[in-house]
Amino acid sequence: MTTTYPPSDELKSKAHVDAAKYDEMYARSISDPEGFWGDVAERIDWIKKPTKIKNTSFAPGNISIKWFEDGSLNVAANCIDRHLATRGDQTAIIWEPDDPEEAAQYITYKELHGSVSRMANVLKSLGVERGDRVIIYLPMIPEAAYAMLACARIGAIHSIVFAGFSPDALAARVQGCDAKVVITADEAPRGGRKTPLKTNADKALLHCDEDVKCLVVKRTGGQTTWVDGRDFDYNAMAAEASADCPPAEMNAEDPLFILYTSGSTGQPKGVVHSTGGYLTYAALTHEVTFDYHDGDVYWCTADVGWVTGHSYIVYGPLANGGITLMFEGVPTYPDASRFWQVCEKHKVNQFYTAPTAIRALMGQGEEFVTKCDLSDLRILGTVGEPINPEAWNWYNTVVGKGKCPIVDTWWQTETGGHLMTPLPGAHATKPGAAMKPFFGVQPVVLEPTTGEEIHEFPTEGVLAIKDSWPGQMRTVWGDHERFEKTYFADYKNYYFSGDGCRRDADGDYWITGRVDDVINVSGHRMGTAEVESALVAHEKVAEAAVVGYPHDIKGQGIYCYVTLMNGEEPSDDLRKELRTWVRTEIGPIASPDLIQWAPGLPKTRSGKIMRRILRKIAENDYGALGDTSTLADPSVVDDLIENRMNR
Ligand code: 6R9
Repeated sequence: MTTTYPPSDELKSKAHVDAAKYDEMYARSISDPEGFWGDVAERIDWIKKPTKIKNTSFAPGNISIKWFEDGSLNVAANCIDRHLATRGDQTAIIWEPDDPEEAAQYITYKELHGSVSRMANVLKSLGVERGDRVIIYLPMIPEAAYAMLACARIGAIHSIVFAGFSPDALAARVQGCDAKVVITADEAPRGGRKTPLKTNADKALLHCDEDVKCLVVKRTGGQTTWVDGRDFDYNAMAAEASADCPPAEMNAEDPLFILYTSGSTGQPKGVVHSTGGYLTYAALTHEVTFDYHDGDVYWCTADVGWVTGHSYIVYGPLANGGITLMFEGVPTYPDASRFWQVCEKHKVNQFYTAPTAIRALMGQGEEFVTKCDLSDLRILGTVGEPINPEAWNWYNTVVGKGKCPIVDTWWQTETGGHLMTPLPGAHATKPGAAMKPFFGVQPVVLEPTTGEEIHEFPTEGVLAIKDSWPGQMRTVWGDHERFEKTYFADYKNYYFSGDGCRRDADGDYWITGRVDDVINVSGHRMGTAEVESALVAHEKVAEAAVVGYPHDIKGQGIYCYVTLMNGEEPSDDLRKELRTWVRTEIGPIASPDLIQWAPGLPKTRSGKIMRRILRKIAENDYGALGDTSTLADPSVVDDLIENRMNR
């Protein structure tokens, strides 16, 4: 039996949304989306107020998504300027550095306005114009937020590349969106170690067009090489730049940013988000899901390199005039108490993190938590992957002392904001359940092979969404066909999430994980195809197949089956070499956990690799392999089982 935890009476009475209000608002959001979202859009400062609210189609051959299409606005003005009169001296961003000995920074809205305007003028002086792309490759420092908002201010489109990605991955993204400028820093301190970001950028830029400029922020003062005419010193230029930069008037449907994310096939795709719909959705979800009230100190531990950092560190909280904490470090540095020390130090009210971090900290013991004063915590959140009930219970009792509802927010890079989550004052929570759809979201469970909608419950199937919501991605950068193919081709007239789900007897939703070849490693999405293509790029590798397997801390680990070129000898040294190789090709997050030498891979007669079988072996569940008779050579399976790595 699943235990359910109803909202406290206090939350029911004080939260923005209680059960009755949720029911009423949800019903209206579905029956009258125009009226509902038209009203929600009032929270945005429009330059020209939209009159056309929703114009969307999931019809095959005509996938088109437009919200607020005749409205205009500026995102930076919404996140900064409009707050100046009422809260200019209020903190907008609390910045907590990697090293706890280094001073935290408290950046007011007024200061944010100055810094963003200066950065915007610096970008302009480098020739960046409306519609141009700017790559941001920065540590978790305030300048990352300045850079995002500076782009938004002048109508440039930013694309953030996670600072843990390799030079190759960076180069692919610079070229993929044809960026004019790369913003980076000398070094990125994290967990007491420093990543040489500028050196990485130098390597990446060797593979890019010659006229790509590099704007370098000083973080550590570490030595970097300098290419005159290409490299520019941000700190020197910002000191000279004017703090006045009028915000550009943008159409609601102009792209705000591109964010590359992994899919089941091919290279990462550039997910494009809009200006008006995205901001409206990020702002509303931030306020309602976290029950954010004026003056609350809110902390999302994500990195701005992921969508969570976009919507729930920068755009949502700042659009709401909130106080958002930005953390440069990691949960375990200097020790496993760091998260909780930061909560105590800054009196954090809402705390939002990933299950993988919770699992890692859970293993370190309770003292790291209990020695800190967490009495200001009100709401806890999780995101990124399914949370196992043990981790949920630990989070609830040890961190939340049984008093803080846990919002388990299910969403994706593609969705811009939360699609399913319990709301703190409205819904009960269940350990591991994403519970209820957000306003305007119509989840459906489909029978995987027929695509028929299953209406009854309890049931299980693939998760799709019936109609558009304002935060939905608009297209894949430069490849609308890929957008249609990836999300709308398998199941006609629905947005297909790629996730499986269960709807329980109460009608509540549980996400069961990806049903495609995307794996989720420590909450980071990775296409197995990407890791495979990195492996086969190595001269000694003939063929590779990659699957996920259950991993205690990471959720899923990366299991690689590798067939070597004729004449190559397997060895532990070669294993190490391949691991390093993949790290260099993609980044440390893609580092293989297990590499099994496979003399052959299980293939159908038409040459398709039977991943189902490889997954079962990797899961050490080879008793249930199913039918192997269609394999071209069934004997390869015995060898794979015999030499399996995960025992
Ligand atoms: C926001 C984000 C998306 C994939 C998604 C799903 C998994 C995210 C989840 C969850 C279960 C949750 N996922 N949140 N699974 N419960 N609360 O993580 O975006 O990096 O694009 O990943 O992550 O599988 O499809 P993204």
